[in-house]
Amino acid sequence: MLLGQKRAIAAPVVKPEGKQHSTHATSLAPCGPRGSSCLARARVGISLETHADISIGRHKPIYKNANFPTDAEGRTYHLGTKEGEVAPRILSVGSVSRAQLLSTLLDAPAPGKPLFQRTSSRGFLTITGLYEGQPVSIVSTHMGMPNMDFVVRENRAVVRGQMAIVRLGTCGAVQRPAKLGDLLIASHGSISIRRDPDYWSLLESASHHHTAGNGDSNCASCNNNSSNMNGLAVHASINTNGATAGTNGQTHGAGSNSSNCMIGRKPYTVAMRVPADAQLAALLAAEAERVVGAERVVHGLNASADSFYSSQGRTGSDFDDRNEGLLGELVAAHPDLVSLEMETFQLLDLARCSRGSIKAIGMCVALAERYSNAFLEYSKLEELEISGGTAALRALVRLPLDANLASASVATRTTDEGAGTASMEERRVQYVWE
Ligand code: R1P
Ligand code: URA
Repeated sequence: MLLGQKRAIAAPVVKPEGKQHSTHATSLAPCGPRGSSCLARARVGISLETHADISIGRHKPIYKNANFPTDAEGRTYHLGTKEGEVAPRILSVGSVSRAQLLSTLLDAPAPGKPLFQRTSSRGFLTITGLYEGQPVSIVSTHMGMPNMDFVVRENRAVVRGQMAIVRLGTCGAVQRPAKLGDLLIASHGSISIRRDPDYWSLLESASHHHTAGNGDSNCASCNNNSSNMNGLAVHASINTNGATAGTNGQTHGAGSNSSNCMIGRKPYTVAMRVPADAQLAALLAAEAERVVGAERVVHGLNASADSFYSSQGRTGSDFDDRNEGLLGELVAAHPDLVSLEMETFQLLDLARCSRGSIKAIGMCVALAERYSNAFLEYSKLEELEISGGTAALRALVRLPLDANLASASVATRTTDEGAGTASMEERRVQYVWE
């Protein structure tokens, strides 16, 4: 099976504040099996030209609308893109270098046009071109659920019709059969793991009561501290949801304290699972198996953590993390858990809440085996990224999307000129792939 990597990687050209730079890319012939020869060509840099339109630096646009800031051109606040620059099919990747690598798989968005490429002042890179004749955007999402939130919401705001988003990341493999270098697909959806700072606040509060000679403290005395009372109220509702959902929505981790305030409290909270789009999951699985072979594709549940370290059960002595039992408890509660990373939950959760306008799935290259403590030889990563990226792009362009499904926000996006009154018909959008 051929992986057709088509372009040399364009190094980003950093221009002074607000300046634009644009040159044309050299088109390369398709490369050899599994993209290996393409990687070599990319490394030596056959094309020293850039096909980028890059604008890095501190811009000073005027933003209107504190609720959802966009500038006079309709560019979003963090990603800096506007309608016409982003395709309805998006490949979300963690790093800028992965976005650049995978952009070598794309064709020019239109005859004679370079790939569209824009880096926002916050460092989000968006690249738009064609894959198998269909417009596709590759977006670097950086790390963590807040960044995924920017990517999903701000892209939703500048794209019309239904969208599909595939995340291609790296992750930890939690248990066998997942092993280093495998592609782990979150077909069973994702849970999230969040460190609960209230646990440590209550611990401090309880220990204060003890040292103040209050004997066994109880929730009533802890609740004299209003911030703890707020915390208890919030987490009481989380635990109630978890109880109705069986093994979902639980709290996890080591914890012991004689104070009643600590009863039932754990240092890490785990949200109930959110589903992935079943059709997209099936397409991605089929394509991934075609690219790397079925034996290197593993399906299961993903967990997105709010940190790489404590909330993924990585231990150390510098901090009081109370996470020694975390991974074991997660696997016991979720036997289908395969991957541990930091963004997929947010993507799937927002897709679920998108009123049917976003279909999403996550797939990760297993970079770390948490059960054996092995870490992937980093030189092998690029080829795995190309394999995963090829499968993801193929799945994206094969998924049927409803172009007529209206996005409420894009039709009413305010600009200085439009002030929210322009209808979809009235505004002329320049698409980079036209
Ligand atoms: C941590 O090293 C980062 O790697 C994983 C995690 O989700 C986190 O973002 O994904 P990416 O390789 O896509 O960044
Ligand atoms: N990314 C993560 O978030 N965790 C890992 O273990 C590896 C990559």
